[in-house]
Amino acid sequence: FGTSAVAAEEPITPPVEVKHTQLLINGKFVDSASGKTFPTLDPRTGEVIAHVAEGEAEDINRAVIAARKAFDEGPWPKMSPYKRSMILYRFADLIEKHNDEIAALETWDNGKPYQQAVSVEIPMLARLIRYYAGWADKIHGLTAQADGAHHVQVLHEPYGVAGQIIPWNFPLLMFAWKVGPALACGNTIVLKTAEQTPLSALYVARLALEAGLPPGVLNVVSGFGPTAGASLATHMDVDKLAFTGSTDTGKIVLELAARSNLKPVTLELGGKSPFIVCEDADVDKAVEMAHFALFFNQGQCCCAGSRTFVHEKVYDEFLEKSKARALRRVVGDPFKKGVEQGPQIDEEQFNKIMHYIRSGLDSGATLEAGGDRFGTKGYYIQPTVFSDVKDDMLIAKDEIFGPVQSILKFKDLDEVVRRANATRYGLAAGIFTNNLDTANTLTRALRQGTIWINCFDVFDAAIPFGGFKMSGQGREKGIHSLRNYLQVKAVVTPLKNPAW
Ligand code: TXE
Repeated sequence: FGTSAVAAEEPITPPVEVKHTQLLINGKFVDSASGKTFPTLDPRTGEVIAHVAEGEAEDINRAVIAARKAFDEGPWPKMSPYKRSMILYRFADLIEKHNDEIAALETWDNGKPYQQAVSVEIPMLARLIRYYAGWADKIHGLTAQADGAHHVQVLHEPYGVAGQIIPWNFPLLMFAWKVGPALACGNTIVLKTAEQTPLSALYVARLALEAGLPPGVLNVVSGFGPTAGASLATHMDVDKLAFTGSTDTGKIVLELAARSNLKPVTLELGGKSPFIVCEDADVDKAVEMAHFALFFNQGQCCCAGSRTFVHEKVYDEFLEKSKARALRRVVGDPFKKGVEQGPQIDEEQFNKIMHYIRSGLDSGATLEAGGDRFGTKGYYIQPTVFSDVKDDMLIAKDEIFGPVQSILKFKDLDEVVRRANATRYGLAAGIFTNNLDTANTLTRALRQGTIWINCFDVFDAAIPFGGFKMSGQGREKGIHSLRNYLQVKAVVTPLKNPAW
C-alpha cells in the first residue's frame, strides 16, 4: 500500500535555537546536582537535539524546598489576586509574542506538524493561561446557614506545593492544563516534564519569570519517571499531585502518593474511545471526522477515536472512503508545509505500534491501507486502516497510541452501546448521527468523560476533560480544574446576637 506522503530526505533545519537545557529551580537555570545530562532526540532522524540536565531525587528535593519557601513566605499565595492575574496575563502575552519560536521547538522535540503547533497548539496554550488568569481574582468561598447561633464561612485556599508530571504527546498543552489552574489558585509548583520532550516547557517557564512570576513559584525539572517522577510522587512536602500519562504509570503514582503523605492525586490516563457512525450520519463528514479523531497528532492522543464502530448499512461506503482518505494523508518532515503527519515520538513507541500492526494481521483483521514504516529513517509510520476488526482483538482492546484505525461493524444501538462500553477505559466518545433521539440515547448510555456529537477533539479551555473508569480521576480545564488546586476550610464563629 502506498501513501501520497512526501518524505523530506534531508530534514529541514528548525527555525529556532535551543536556549535552555538546565533545570529551573528557584528562578534560576541550574545544572543537576549529579551533573548528569541526557540526550533529547529529533524524532525525524533519531539524532540528538541537545543534552539536557537530568534531574533526580536531590533536584526534586531542591525544587520542592524552593516551592515550599515561595508558598510559605510568599508573596505568591498572599499577593492580591488581581496582581496574580495580571502576571498570568503578561505570561500569556509573552507566549503569543514568541508563538512561532515556541512552536518550532515543540515540533523539533516532538515531531508534530509545525502548522498544527504554530496555528493551533501554541495559540491555545496562550488562551489557556489567559483563561486561568481570568479566574485568579474570581475565586469565592461560601457561607453556610448552620443550625444554632453560628456564623459559618467556607474558605477556598490554595493547597500549597503542587507536584505535576506531564507526558510528551502535547508537552505544552499539558503544561497549561496543569500550571494554569494551580497558579491561578495561588499554589507553587514543581513540574516534571517527559524525558522525550523537555525543551519547550523550559523555554516557556522562562517567559513566566519574565512576566513577573516570583522565584520558586514555578520550578521545572527534566528527568525520568522512576527517578525524578517517583521522587516527586513520594515527596512528603508535596501537597497535591497531578499526573497525565499511561494507566499503568498512573497506578504507580497513586500508590506512591498513598504510601508517602496521602497527597490527593488527579489522574488523566489512557483511553480506547469509541467513534460511532450511525446509519443516518452524513458519511462524508463522518469519514473526515473519524480520520481526524484517530490520526490527529500521529494518533498520539489519549482520547483518540480508536474504535470506529460503523452501522452495517453505511459500512461499505464508509470503509472505501476511509481507506482512500488514509492513502491521501500526507506524511513527512513536520516542518514541511502541507504535511499532516510527522514521526512518532521515539523508537519505543514506534516499536509498540508496529507490534500492534503485526498483531492485527495475525488476528485476522483485514489491512486496508498502510501497515508499514514510512521512509527509511526516523520514526514515521504509514497511516494504517484495518477493517473486519473484532472486539476481542488486541487492536480493539489496547491503547495503540499511533496511526492505526480499527473499523468495526454494528447492527443496532443496544449492541453498539454494550460493545462501546465493554472496555476498562472511559475517556471520550464520538457520535455521528442526524437523529436527536439517537444522539440523546447514546449520550446517556455511554460511560465516557466527554461525548462529542458530530464533532471530535473540541478542546476549549472552559470544557472539563477527564475519564470514567481506568481513564482517570478528576477533571482538568474549565472551572473543574480549580477544585483540584483549592483546599476547603470551614470557619465557625459564635454569633453574639443570633437574631441579627
Ligand atoms: O508513559 P508514562 P510512556 C500512554 C500511551 C503510551 C504509553 C506509554 O499508550 O504508548 O502510555 O508511554 C512519568 N513515577 N500514554 O511510557 O510512563 C514519565 O517520565 C512517576 C497516554 O511515555 O505514563 C512521563 O513524565 N512518574 C498518555 C509521564 O510519567 C513516572 C500520554 C508519562 O509517562 C514514572 C502519554 C514513575 N514510576 C502516554 N514512570 C495520555 N493519557 O495522554 C514514568 N513517569
